[in-house]
Amino acid sequence: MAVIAIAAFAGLSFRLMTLKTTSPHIALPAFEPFCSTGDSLCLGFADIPFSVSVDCGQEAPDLVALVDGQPAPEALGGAYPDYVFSGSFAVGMHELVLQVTDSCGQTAAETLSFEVVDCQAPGVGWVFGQSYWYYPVNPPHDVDGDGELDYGAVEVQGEDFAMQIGMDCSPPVTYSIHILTEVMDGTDIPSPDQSSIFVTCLECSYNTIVRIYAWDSVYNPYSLQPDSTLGGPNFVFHDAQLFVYDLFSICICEIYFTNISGTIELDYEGVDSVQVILSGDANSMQLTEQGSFSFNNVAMGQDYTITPYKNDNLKNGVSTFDAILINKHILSVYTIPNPYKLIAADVNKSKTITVQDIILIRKLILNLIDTFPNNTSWRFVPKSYVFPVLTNPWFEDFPEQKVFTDLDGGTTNADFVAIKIGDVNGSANANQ
Ligand SMILES: [Ca+2]
Ligand SMILES: [Ca+2]
Ligand SMILES: [Ca+2]
Ligand SMILES: [Ca+2]
Repeated sequence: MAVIAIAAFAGLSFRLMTLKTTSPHIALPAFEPFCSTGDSLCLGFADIPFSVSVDCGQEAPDLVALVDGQPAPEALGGAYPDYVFSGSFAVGMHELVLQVTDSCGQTAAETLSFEVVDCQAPGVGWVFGQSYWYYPVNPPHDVDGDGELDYGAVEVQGEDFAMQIGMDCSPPVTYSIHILTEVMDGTDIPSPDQSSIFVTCLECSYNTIVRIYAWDSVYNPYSLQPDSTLGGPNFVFHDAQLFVYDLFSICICEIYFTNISGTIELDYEGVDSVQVILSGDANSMQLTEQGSFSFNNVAMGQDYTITPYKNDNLKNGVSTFDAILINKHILSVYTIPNPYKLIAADVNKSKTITVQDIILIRKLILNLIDTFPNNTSWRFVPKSYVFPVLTNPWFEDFPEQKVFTDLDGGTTNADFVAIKIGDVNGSANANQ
């Protein structure tokens, strides 16, 4: 503050007047931390506007900026009274001192801190899958805390799924690993704490998708975390396949066995000596006895197909009478009563009933042929199959096998309806 004395000699009075002027003033707005994004030098652009007011002198005041103790004239822009301090600064906290001197020589200074924050997630090259095998847990104990004693386990590190890591401004980069389904259903909210998981002998082989996170070591107030809070490290994630094998037969793999059984009936009578073929994850064959079969000790959870086959006694139930019925059917004076008998009438397996089928029956009766070209002597349709159009069994391809995917426990039924080819009136003997 300056005091100016003005003396007035005019007249007899003497007066002393004091005139008060104020120091310059720097007005700073509030500002948030600045981000560094994808800069290999870890610089971030900071931008702080401010204004200056002086009430002494006509000229613009002198302005000086010091960043971390160093003059930074290039960082000042603008003109009295509105200025901006800006530039690229390294990730971290910085101290800025702004000094202003007006033309009367009065000064003011403001000191403030600003922060440049690493807002960039780590750059990681990922692998698409990793394979492991179980190691013995010796002596057996519960390594994963699920209450079950573990005989074999493997610790899988999230880091194993990172092939290469680029530079990050906030090292170290750490990894966490999570089971994708647990992330999706909310039972596991990813955080940097879970750097590894244990996979124990739950199954003989284990195959799942894991979600791997890479986290840097900064606190970025703008980073939305997996738990939906704002502020924390920057991160990136990747989904990969995890395989664990019981290469050394450490795990006591519990396989449960079950049965597939069924009956094969012709007009509600069991058909003998049908070859029933089990294929898929196991292969076996047996002959029906009084129309029944049963595959015992089939592993649960696997995929199987049951296919009946019988191609003997071509003449069984086939007579001139069948040829007459087929002819009447063609002439629309008789209707073959059900889809199974329609299939029986299609002797040449053409998906149509024509005079060609009658010709084959006549040749069979005359012993001119001993096989049906393109057809077996019996066909079998799963009993559970419902023909969409009863008068046209060829409306869609009907199944002649029974397929089981991920076989359940308990006894599974695989019943079939038998069809004796050429026998339209149901005279065939089921026991031949
Ligand atoms: Ca970073
Ligand atoms: Ca356990
Ligand atoms: Ca035919
Ligand atoms: Ca017949």
